[in-house]
Amino acid sequence: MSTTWHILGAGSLGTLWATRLARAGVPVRLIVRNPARLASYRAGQGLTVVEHGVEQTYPVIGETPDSPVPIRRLLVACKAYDAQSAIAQLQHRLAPDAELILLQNGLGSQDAVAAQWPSARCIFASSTEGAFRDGDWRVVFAGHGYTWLGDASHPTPPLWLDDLQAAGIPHEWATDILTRLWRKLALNCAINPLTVLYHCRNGGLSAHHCEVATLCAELAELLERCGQPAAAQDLHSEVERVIQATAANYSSMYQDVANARRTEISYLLGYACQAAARHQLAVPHLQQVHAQLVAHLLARGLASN
Ligand code: NAD
Ligand code: KPL
Repeated sequence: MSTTWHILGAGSLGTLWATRLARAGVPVRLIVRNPARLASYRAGQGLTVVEHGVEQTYPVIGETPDSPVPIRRLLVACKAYDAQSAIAQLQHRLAPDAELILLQNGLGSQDAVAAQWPSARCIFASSTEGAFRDGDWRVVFAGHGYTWLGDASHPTPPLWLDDLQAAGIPHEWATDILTRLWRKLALNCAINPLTVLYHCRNGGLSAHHCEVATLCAELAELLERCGQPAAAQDLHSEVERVIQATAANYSSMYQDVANARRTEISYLLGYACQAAARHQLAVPHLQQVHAQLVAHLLARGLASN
């Protein structure tokens, strides 16, 4: 019997992973916030995934954080700002050698989790899959993509990658996972804040070519300074390529702001500005965009961290 996957967070990615693992017959348990959410979950049939307009529902077992069931493998599918506190609620259940698979975007939350649970094996993930919720306990699989997984302190891939294979979750073991996370962070820093400030789709940034180029130059220098030269390579041309390829899309940060949801700013632009300060690197344009974004969020009553 393979190890149970505990999924922490019944949001978009958590539901997408839980349904695919359950479909493959892999043991899965879903951890929801509290007894009220568990009652709501149990009143339905399970978790539903909608793919190409076709709905499928899986009766994944639900539980609250204070269930007595021990946890050996935990997929952390919360937002970056919730990850540490959500895992802390499970402290009494985590096996000493538990594996934590961290799906959070940006940087900062993964190191905070790893520092708090030094005996756990922390696997970092970077995903280009796209999903959104269209109701409670439902997810729409909107964008097929790939998930890179890696362990910055241990290059050996875990055996459970077979579970992902069986579940049809496209993935690759990446020994350079930090490079991938830094590269994604840089892409997100060059694109997402400007789409919020200019209130435009990604393609709208073609009209702000110079500003994008200036941000990319600062980001590339920052990546070099942070010991990530591979992540800095041809950054500007890739940012331009992504802007063209996703021209019709709204960035994830734009969507968060449009839906009055908290953004992950502290783990993206905030993290980049702090890293620059640590390295005493001047990044005036990144700082200016960060300040403008903070003001924009506060003016809308949204958290600025
Ligand atoms: P989401 O907001 O849809 O889901 C997060 C879930 O975690 C919510 O249901 C929330 O209630 C739950 N949660 C928070 N604290 C909890 C706690 N203490 N106990 C139990 N549940 C708790 O978020 P998402 O879109 O799935 O994103 C998760 C992470 O994945 C983010 O860092 C995001 O940037 C990243 N990501 C998302 C996508 C996507 O398409 N949605 C793609 C790539 C990366
Ligand atoms: O990842 C993205 C996002 O919207 O968060 C892209 C499409 C790369 C834009 O930064």
